[in-house]
Amino acid sequence: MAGCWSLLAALLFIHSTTTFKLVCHFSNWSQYTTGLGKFMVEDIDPFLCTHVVYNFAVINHDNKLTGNEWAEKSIYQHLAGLKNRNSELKTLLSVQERSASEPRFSKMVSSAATRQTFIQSTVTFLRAQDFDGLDLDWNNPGNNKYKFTQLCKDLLQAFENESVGTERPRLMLSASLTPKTDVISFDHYEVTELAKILDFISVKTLDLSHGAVTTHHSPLYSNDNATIDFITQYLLDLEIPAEKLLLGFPAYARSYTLSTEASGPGAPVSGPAYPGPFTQEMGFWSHYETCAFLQGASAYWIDSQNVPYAVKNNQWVGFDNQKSYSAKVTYLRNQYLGGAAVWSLDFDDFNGRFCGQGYYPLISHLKAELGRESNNTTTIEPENPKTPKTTSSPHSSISPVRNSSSGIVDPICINNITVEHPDPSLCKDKADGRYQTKQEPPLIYVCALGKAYVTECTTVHSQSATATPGGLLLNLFLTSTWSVTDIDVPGGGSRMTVRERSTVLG
Ligand SMILES: *[C@@H]1O[C@H](CO)[C@@H](O)[C@H](O)[C@H]1NC(C)=O
Ligand SMILES: *[C@@H]1O[C@H](CO)[C@@H](O)[C@H](O)[C@H]1NC(C)=O
Ligand SMILES: *[C@@H]1O[C@H](CO)[C@@H](O)[C@H](O)[C@H]1NC(C)=O
Ligand SMILES: *[C@@H]1O[C@H](CO)[C@@H](O)[C@H](O)[C@H]1NC(C)=O
Ligand SMILES: *[C@@H]1O[C@H](CO)[C@@H](O)[C@H](O)[C@H]1NC(C)=O
Ligand SMILES: *[C@@H]1O[C@H](CO)[C@@H](O)[C@H](O)[C@H]1NC(C)=O
Ligand SMILES: CC(=O)N[C@H]1CO[C@H](CO)[C@@H](O)[C@@H]1O
Repeated sequence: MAGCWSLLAALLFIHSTTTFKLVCHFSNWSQYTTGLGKFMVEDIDPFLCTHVVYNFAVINHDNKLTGNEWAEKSIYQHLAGLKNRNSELKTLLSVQERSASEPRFSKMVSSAATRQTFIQSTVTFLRAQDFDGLDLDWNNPGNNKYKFTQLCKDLLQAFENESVGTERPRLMLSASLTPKTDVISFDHYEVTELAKILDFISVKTLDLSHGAVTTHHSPLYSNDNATIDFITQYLLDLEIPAEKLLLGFPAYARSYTLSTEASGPGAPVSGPAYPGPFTQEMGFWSHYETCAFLQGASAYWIDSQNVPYAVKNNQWVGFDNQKSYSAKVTYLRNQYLGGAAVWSLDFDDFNGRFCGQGYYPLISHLKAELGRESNNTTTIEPENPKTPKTTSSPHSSISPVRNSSSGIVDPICINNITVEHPDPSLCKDKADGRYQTKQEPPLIYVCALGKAYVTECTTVHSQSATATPGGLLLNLFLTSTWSVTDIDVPGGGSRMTVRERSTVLG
């Protein structure tokens, strides 16, 4: 009888270890976005992901883990509340290096004493706020890579000790690792050692290129090494257990301003694209902003890279869609990886207003693909007739354009891309951020890198304010979206830090 039970336990164990993780990051930025782009922790579906990771906590001057905002207490409470609705859900807190000029991680790992200060504060903080684990997101430990490994060892030991002492499940420990992209490598980590300690590793297979020419930032394959395939093989060649690795999925796109008539991959650019109307960062568009852009744009599939791009006027975007997500899931299945890590929840079309594909079109699709029985073939969801078909031409056109009479997407202002304002003096000597003039009606504009950008969002069809969770936000949007001035707008390239890691183990 005892034998039966242990056999059963063994089978259950095998089953649980073959279940994919879907680790979803979300960031503190978007609570400051307005209108339809405003994302709150209440927008998180507790059943969408297996793990939700909040970005970020920071390390303070005393080497302790700390939250950094007045609003965060309520975020923590809501996150803990999600677990009341789905008891399987795990939540982690991510900690990152604050900035290159204030290298808190480096300082903290420097001695056993400072590491212990951090570790003790971490255990206290995570338990007080009801988190299930910690995710370490240190982009580049460099010469401190050995101390980073030691930190992970110390953390694991403390988590195990605490678990025994309190008889609670051990806190999880994960890391999000960023490859070096000049020549792709992970030399700045002891990655093989880390894999022995961590419950899982989220690999940032995104932002792999910042081109002087149009380039997709997260292709499955391509001619150079900046690809998901190269990075995965690199890590597997180090004999890291595949199931510890999670493939990074971007829910945002990288976009460019074209400088010539050429508009394919590899075309010359004059710089990043205009900021998206909500995220307000040049060259970086959330998926919902990309969906807005796709209306009236020409979209193409790059067969050799398994990702799409789209062009409208002089704006070029390399993005992800359900088809590229499917291809990436097929890949991670065939490599027996542990699952997927997404950056981030707030960049997907979380209220379903922009893409015409329901809530969280990318992440819901990712969940469905991961949940499917093991299946080798690249299947493209047959139920969606608008899915692009691959033709013999290298770039087969896709145009999943929705219009308002189909009832899915409204014109709102989403047909407008943000444009540069002709008066350059508007942003003279102004920090990046959102401003308005005193005239009536006020001109609302955003300053980014010294240039002024405007988006006119006044023509909205109220029919889109349906009784969905987004409806309330839309009403807000109708009346006041662009009149908020006294908040910090995330911008100026710092959004780069938004995509982070995540962890946890099933
Ligand atoms: C969000 O987190 C970052 C990194 O910890 C921090 O610098 C920033 O002030 C926080 N708040 C906002 C609004 O971005
Ligand atoms: C282990 O936990 C106990 C309390 O549960 C604590 O007193 C002790 O210092 C811990 N040891 C280590 C190595 O963290
Ligand atoms: C790609 O990686 C291979 C193998 O590590 C290396 O020999 C080659 O130089 C790399 N190519 C580029 C363009 O970095
Ligand atoms: C499924 O994938 C595995 C690993 O890539 C491969 O060895 C096997 O041949 C595939 N099976 C089918 C039916 O394609
Ligand atoms: C592969 O996936 C398709 C679509 O979900 C499914 O219909 C089919 O049964 C699967 N095949 C196998 C062998 O699992
Ligand atoms: C919008 O969609 C409807 C129904 O799908 C279609 O009949 C109509 O021609 C479309 N209008 C435009 C402008 O594309
Ligand atoms: C500035 C701008 O392009 N405004 C346009 C935004 O979209 C609406 C409806 O699609 C147009 O009427 C505006 O001209």
